[in-house]
Amino acid sequence: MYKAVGSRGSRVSRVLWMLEELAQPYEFVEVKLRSPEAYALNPSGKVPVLIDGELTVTDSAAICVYLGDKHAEKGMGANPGVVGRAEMDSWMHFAQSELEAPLWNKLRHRFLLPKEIRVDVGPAAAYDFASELGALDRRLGERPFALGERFTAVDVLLGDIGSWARAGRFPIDSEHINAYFDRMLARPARARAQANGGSAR
Ligand SMILES: N[C@@H](CCC(=O)N[C@@H](CS)C(=O)NCC(=O)O)C(=O)O
Repeated sequence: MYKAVGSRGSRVSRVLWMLEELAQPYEFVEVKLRSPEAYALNPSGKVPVLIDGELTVTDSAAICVYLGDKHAEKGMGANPGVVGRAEMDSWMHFAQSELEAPLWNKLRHRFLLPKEIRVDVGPAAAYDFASELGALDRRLGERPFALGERFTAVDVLLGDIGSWARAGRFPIDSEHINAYFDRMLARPARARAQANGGSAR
């Protein structure tokens, strides 16, 4: 059985969501950020971490891709071949390095960094997020899901980021993006994941 390690309100939400979409049995193991238990599994002391038998995978995007590819028969992984891999990687890196980065930066300055080095990054974060939302809008175009006609690990990551943005009151002005987030966040597997520990931030 998979072990999904994380803390409530953390990025473990997307790992639990993936596991629910894939209908895989798992145990949610709660650990605190940067606790000895977290450092024992991840040199950075961060969560989430996925334990699959002897294998330990850190970093939420990598975990989602791993799960999607491992259970390819469920249709949530990359398209075949090196081109499919590039397409998946491009989306996942865009999602985390561009779209999620301003959300994370603001959260760190609000709650995580030592108090003496916190600054108000709110306006800059809102500016960057709005700009990346525009990029998301153009990238998605008219397709229902990031990779086209099927729901994949990319949509889990984007949906989870959308939920984080809404909880953090980042304005989302695009009707198109709001409709996309609404559709992703309404998936029953997400509700099950939330009930099992992946509750919203
Ligand atoms: N790239 C990592 C980031 C992991 C991460 O920063 N996790 C947060 C919780 S969501 C954490 O453990 N933060 C502790 C800290 O930054 O001190 C991922 O996507 O999993």
